[in-house]
Amino acid sequence: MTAAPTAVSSTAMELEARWGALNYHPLPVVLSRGEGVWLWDESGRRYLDMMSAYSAVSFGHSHPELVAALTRQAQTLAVTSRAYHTDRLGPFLEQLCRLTGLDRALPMNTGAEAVETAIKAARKWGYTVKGVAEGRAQIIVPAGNFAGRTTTIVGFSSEPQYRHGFGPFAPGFVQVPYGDVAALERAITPDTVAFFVEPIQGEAGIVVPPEGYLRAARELCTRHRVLLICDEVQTGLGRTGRMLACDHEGVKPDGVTLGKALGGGLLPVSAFVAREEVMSVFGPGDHGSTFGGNPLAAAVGLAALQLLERDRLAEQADRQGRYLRERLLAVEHPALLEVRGKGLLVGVEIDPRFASARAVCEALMAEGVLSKDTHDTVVRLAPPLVVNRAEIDLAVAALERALQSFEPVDRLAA
Ligand code: IF1
Repeated sequence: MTAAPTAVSSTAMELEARWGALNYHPLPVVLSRGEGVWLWDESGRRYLDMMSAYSAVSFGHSHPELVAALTRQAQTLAVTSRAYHTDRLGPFLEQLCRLTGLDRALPMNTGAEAVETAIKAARKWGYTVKGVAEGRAQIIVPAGNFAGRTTTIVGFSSEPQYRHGFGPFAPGFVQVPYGDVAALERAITPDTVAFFVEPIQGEAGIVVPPEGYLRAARELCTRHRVLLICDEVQTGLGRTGRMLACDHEGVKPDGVTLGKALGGGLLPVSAFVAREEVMSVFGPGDHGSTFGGNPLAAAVGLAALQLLERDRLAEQADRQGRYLRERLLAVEHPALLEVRGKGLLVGVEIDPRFASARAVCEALMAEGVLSKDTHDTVVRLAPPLVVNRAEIDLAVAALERALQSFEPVDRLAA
């Protein structure tokens, strides 16, 4: 392979800018190849991927065994719809239930669809099992949540930009501060059917709630007969150093949403997995998806789950995550205010007097490391779970060099 001239890059960016909806503001790099923790742009320049497509690429880019599973299945049987059984779906669902300790799984495609499935299940459970009057079900969500982009989901977001211009929104959601057990208890009413929560808030800036929060939420939910549903689309499948982030507190939810890494970094594959009592609200025709659980997705999803277990990637994330945070904490630069997270889901808080998180990500890119800012001040570091220590050292050294280029700006004096 010879490197393409850089002019090609600008053409690719111009085409996106000319023909695409402008709902993203990507870093100015045109990627054309990936392998493991590495990405290459069109000119052949190599970057360390410290973002993993928002945790979707936990196994690294184009993992050979996952690509083999994908290729084999694509050549055999790819899409059938759920109008028929297939030989691939059952084994995938079994493995999903075994790894989460739950009873039944409902496969969808994107994270947002898994979340919509959880909302439907919780409401119907409320009406048919708990006895809530029709149309009155309430779901409690924390402020700062992020669960996708559908109209129902952005309707319960606390982020003005995600909502503005997209209403009217579905009623039936009640917001409480994240990490506040007393506020959760006050918000529960006889019409409350579920508390829907991320064990660590990703988009909000890798926000880790106080120790014991989920355990307390579990107790409250059990006492008031409210479902605890955890959104593990981002935190699940080893990302935080445990199979589920709930496992850090020994909490068993009534349902979980999974996505991102479930597709092995190759396909959109998601699922809602729940206890029998919850999932049994669905009968034939109540819910579905043309592509959900298709043989291709099921084969790749099963291979991804098997790989996760066989290669002990949750333990790997735990170990390498500790090392990453330790190394970040050793960085002596006044712009680095805080290092948060668990496992390989890490947020670095940047002092805005030095630089925006976006500017730091651009400087990191110049140093050959790809990351992504969130909320102006947080640089997200979430490499593939297969990252090694030398690669972590490289990322931290790049961050140190990137920070050197920023001088403090005293906004009051300016
Ligand atoms: C975008 C952030 C990550 C999620 C949780 C459900 C979904 C997501 C906890 C929906 C999706 C994404 C989508 C992506 C940006 C992104 C994100 F920057 F917003 F914060 F991952 F950290 N639950 N998260 O984080 O899954 O429907 O997208 O498959 O650009 O919207 P989806």
